[in-house]
Amino acid sequence: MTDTEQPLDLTRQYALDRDCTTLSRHVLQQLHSFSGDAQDLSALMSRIALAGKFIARRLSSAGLIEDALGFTGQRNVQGEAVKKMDVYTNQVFISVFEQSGLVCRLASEEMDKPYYLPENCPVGRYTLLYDPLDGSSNVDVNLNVGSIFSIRKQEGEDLDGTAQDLLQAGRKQVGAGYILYGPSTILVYSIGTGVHAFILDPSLGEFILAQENIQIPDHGPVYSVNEGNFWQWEEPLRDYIRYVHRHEGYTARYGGALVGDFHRILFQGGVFLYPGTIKQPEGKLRLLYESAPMAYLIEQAGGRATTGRLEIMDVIPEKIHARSPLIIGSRDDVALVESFIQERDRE
Ligand code: P6P
Repeated sequence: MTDTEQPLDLTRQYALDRDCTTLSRHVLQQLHSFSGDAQDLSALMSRIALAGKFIARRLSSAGLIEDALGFTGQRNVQGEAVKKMDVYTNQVFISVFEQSGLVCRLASEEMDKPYYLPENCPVGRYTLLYDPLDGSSNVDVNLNVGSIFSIRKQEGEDLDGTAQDLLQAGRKQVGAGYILYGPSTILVYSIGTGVHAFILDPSLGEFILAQENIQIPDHGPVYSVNEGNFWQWEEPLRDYIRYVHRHEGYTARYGGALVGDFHRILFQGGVFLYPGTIKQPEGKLRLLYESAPMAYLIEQAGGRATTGRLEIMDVIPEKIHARSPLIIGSRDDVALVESFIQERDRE
């Protein structure tokens, strides 16, 4: 720079530097490395961000696109009615990883078996587990939805194509996160070095760093649960709800989409619960691509996630689409829920 050229003033320099802290750069910063592995993980996160951009764009105009909303008439492996947006978003995640050399397998809520990308498999040792459109029932009424993802390293050759190596505890995850499609599109992720949030700047077409090393408060006012299931729960969960009804300082918030409810609690503190019921003792949420990635994040943010009797990150699934009860959020609030379970277990 010559004498006559003046450096940008500090404010503008800071703003420029902040806007240049894209997701791919942030991953490399977190890993303190430019190695091949670091570049792969950085590229993988960029592909997830690309999927988020495609989905955000589709959601923002879905009401205007012929045939974008509504049901396909099919049912998925969960037995749930499939929405056209479920199919679209599931395919987006597959498409962004084709010809990438990064991800060999994708396991999705929307697919009975893992989907293989053979062109990637010899070199791509990552597996993406994802719920492409979490809370899709909110789509038709323009309420927030999300995508949840979990990243694992493939172990062994998976020669029989059954991906048995995925049936391991959540502590095997190498990264996890979600994309929240709300008033703004936010990507929250961790690769084991804290929880970080990025906001999509549509004018740049980039996710820009918004907050680093997010820590959940040890306690918060929010309890988030579908009280419509009250009489379906075990007695200790009913005891907990009776407690918060009778004590000051609690507020109920439930949006019907795990990603939005989780995001609120991550920032404000509190607890989200999806307990088992008499009909579904394992609860509704799927372990590998809903509960486990959220548990990975919450532990990185200083919170906890449990089934009520076992840390979510230690649960070993028997099948890809295994479900688990989920109690997740601030340490003190999760511990309070557990205290009611432990009290009943002692009886
Ligand atoms: P319910 C969405 O279908 C989902 O999987 C989660 O995102 C959400 O937390 C839960 O189910 C809502 O379930 O039974 O309260 O409608």
